[in-house]
Amino acid sequence: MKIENINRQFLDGVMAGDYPDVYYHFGVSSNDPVLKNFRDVRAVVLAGSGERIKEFAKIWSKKRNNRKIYTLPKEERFVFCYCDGVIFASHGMGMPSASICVQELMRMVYFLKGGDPDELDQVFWVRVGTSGGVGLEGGTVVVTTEGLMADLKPYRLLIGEREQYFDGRFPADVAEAIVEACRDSGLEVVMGKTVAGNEFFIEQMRLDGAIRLAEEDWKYGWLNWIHEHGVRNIEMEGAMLAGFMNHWGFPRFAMICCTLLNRLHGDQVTASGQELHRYSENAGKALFFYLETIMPKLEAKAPARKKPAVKKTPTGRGEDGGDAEPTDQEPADGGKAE
Ligand code: R2B
Ligand code: URA
Repeated sequence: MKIENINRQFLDGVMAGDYPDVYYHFGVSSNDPVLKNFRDVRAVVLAGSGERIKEFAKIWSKKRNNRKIYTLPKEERFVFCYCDGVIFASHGMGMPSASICVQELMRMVYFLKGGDPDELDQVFWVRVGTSGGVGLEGGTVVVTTEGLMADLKPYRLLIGEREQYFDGRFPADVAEAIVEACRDSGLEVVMGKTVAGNEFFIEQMRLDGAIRLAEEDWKYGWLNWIHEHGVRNIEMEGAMLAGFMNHWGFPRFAMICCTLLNRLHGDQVTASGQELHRYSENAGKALFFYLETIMPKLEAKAPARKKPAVKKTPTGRGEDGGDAEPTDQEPADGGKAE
């Protein structure tokens, strides 16, 4: 971690218990007892839609012996779920929305890890999303190597009249490990740079928006230019995500996006509902292939025991008052998916 870039002026007081940190858009504060349940977080999975987040949490729970899914009641802005070491959170569309989600989660994770840099280094962050392919057909999974804006410069924000640039690079070892985890999966997975548009139409050089500020030659000139520079897809959050992760020095983060269309062939997303579902499932599959390689292995379920030789009392109960029939072992926390 780059300790010097962490906002200790504010966070030290939170850690000392002088005041709570209010994660306003998630509707929870650092002094809420529910947070104790999230301390083992090792991965933060982000996606645009709340529905998708709930699906991911259910899939993860199923893979993890039906461990309990915790949710937060406020879902007006972002949906939040926690299950077995993973925070799943939606970020909405675009960098203004997603940047709020990411900053509040960075503070929350800092709190959960007691501000310990070694613990923070272990947390893996990933956005799983959709995108427009540049020279790639729908359904391809792109693992991002660098997030850039439409002019191929990194993410930047205005601090008054000053421009603040952020580092948009994604850690190469993590991107390579994701591709490796998908190697025998049958998924089409490529690595490449990703442009994050601040807007879906104008900044992604679409000609089908309500407002049209470019023509065909400019559009294809731009698409070919970014393709020549190694860009393989266009979405709306990656440059910010990498910028904020690098600012605090998180060493492990990634972005996995499926393509919904090839932007060299058009602007409108015309794939059928079924196709779109399949495309977006591809990115989810890639996520879980990788997640399973980095999360602690599940303890093997205890084999079903033979009927124990319990002497039955006249009530039909074992002598300890419990059921004489053997039951499958419950998950350690006794949790059940919601
Ligand atoms: C991908 O899809 C959304 C726009 O349709 C946006 O959030 C993104 O990055
Ligand atoms: N999401 C985007 O931001 N752009 C696309 O073209 C498709 C999905």
